[in-house]
Amino acid sequence: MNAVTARAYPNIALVKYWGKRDEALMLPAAGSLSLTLDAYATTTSVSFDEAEHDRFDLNGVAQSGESLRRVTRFLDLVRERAGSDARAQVVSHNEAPTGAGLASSASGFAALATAASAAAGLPDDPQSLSRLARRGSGSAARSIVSGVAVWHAGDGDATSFAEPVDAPEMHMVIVTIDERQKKVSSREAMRLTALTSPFYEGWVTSTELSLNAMLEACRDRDFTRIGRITESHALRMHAVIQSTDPPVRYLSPTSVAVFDAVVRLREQGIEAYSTADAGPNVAVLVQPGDADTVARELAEYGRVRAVGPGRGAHLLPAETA
Ligand code: 2P0
Repeated sequence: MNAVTARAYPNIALVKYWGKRDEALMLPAAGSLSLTLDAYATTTSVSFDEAEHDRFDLNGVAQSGESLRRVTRFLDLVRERAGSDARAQVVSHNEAPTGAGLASSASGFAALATAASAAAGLPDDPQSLSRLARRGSGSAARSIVSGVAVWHAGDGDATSFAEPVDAPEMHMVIVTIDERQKKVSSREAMRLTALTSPFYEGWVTSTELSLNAMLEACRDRDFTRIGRITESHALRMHAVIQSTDPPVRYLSPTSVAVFDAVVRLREQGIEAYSTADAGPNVAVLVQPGDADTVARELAEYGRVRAVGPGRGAHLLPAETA
């Protein structure tokens, strides 16, 4: 059967997802909000065939073990919905350093959900794709959407999906400090946080408040307020992660130095706000006109790249596969 190819980009959350209320259905403890980027694409082709097993090739390397099992578990959901037992060949190319906190699982499962749905003849509306992508990796629900997306916590599978949010145009300067695979996966650290942090309940409640404030700030097109919520919310996430037993710490001394440098930029009148995911790399939220200046100012801390808002997951024409 012909391969169907889809492309998706990672997203960086301004209001973070950190904790699940249902692991089987991948329902988050609270809603979140993100910016899909126009860099670090994942391009994935899926074709179903008569083979005995699924095959998954990532950046030219045939995958086995947990990496392949995770794709097979996801394809099982696609097969169940399509009433099929055909196995698949999945060929994926990821431009981001895998596992370094640049959300490669978000672009990965958004691209896989989009390509596999098309290959299996499943519904291709954004809500269905977002709900399906969520089952592969929570944050992938948001990479279905272009630009700024809110992922609703929902009250069950049918209502937990991401959709677009009207917001001012924002860019990010990504400061890559370390590309190595992180030692504790987000999934594992999230579970540990819910189980062991004495601050977890406060984290979930405050995330709901931050999300409401963020949606209001987006509606008002108030970049300053969006930025302030982004930075304080990111620091709260890292605080709750550091409060686990055993403790997990994703930020490195260089990450903290970037947060400090961004505070100094604000003191000089440049509006920039830091955030970081489950790794040491820092993403700095800026208005489009400040991206180049901020990138130059932060170049001493790591590799810098200015990125803009990107497209949600989409199919590519057959000939580019
Ligand atoms: C986020 N992160 O909102 C947060 C902030 C990392 C830090 O979503 O278990 O790979 O597959 O649902 O989506 C990373 O977690 O976890 C993440 P699973 P996922 O972007």
